[in-house]
Amino acid sequence: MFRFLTGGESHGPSLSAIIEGLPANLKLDFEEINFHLKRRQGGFGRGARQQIETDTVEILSGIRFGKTMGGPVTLLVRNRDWDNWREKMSITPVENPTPPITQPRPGHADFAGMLKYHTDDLRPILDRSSARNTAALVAVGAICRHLLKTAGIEVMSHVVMIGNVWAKFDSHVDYHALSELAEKSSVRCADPEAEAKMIAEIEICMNEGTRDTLGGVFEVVAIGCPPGLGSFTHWDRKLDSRLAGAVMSIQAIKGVEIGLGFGVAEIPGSKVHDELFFGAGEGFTRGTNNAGGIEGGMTNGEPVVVRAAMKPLSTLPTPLASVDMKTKQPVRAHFERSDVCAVPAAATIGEAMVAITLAETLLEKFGGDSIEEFASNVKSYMDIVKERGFKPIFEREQRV
Ligand code: EPS
Repeated sequence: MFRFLTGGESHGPSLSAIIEGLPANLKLDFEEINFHLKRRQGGFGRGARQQIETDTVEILSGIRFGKTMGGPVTLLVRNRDWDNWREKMSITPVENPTPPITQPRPGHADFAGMLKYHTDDLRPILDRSSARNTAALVAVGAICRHLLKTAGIEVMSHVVMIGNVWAKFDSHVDYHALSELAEKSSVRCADPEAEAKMIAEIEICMNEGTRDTLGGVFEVVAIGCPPGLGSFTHWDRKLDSRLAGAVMSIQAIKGVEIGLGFGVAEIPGSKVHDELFFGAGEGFTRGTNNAGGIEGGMTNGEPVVVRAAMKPLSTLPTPLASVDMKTKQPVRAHFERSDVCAVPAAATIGEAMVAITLAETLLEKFGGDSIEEFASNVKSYMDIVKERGFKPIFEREQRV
């Protein structure tokens, strides 16, 4: 069984993760893991914290000579900022603890967390609920991508909206071209016109007089999935429900759609469902991909398309009304520092959560204690579905 846990606080010594259930002999590219950590740190609108950090992964167990051994993989991402927080986040008791922060930020975990964990100090709530933790998720996701690659699956993302500026692109998209453009954009947007307007919206929120935060929408796409990942047989085996849960778990995500998502409710069935065709060169193809690559809770071989809506960050530079949890007096919410917009970063975290969920379902379907056994199980299944007319997306003559 594939599973993992993360640990760590935003201003503690480090973030960590233990991954169990990776097959042995999976070769890891540490540069690639660090590359994904770097992508997560980027994007126009990020705050001062990212200038302090240079996230890199350290492996503490489970790897020998660059390959998994089959045991738990332990990884660590250090917080450089820890140097500035040794007193305030001291692991051992201190003589003069820093005064508690008592003004919960509307929209953050502070209020419910302070009641739940019985504290008048929001520091412990802030520090573990912080999106800093997503660095550990991205590292886990980067390792999962290695497994996905052996099964022919690629995961990419792009930003679709920031500050109500929507990117425009064709319904028959070339996701590789889209992803290349997004990779070069400071807001991960593949539409240059929209990109410029998104940047302008973020700049407004950076200005002294109009300081604010901005949310947006990003899209994650997984290409090359074999048909049949997930299952219709039980609620908790449905891939769409699992993907939605995984992406919704990212800090600040308030909505997840698969394919056309909420759009399916607005138009008749004849315009929603993706007609099926067959051609010798392509195998089975679809006229559209409104289902976002998932039918009946299973992949159907088309690109898996997941969209997520991110709310504006709740750490506001011009804080909203709040109540002091100790005195019950009206106050302004706590503010230390924050990002103006983290949607481009969230897109890369979305990729990680999709990669993790796909790795989980791949291992459930194909198993294997070694990568050799896993790959051979994938191949024998693919041979069967190919015999029945299915062509993997990268092998089709017409479409990618
Ligand atoms: C975050 C608050 C900010 C963000 C942080 C998430 O941290 P700080 O208070 O240290 O400036 O920068 O995100 C990261 C540190 C990161 O690496 O993504 C929050 O409250 O969620």
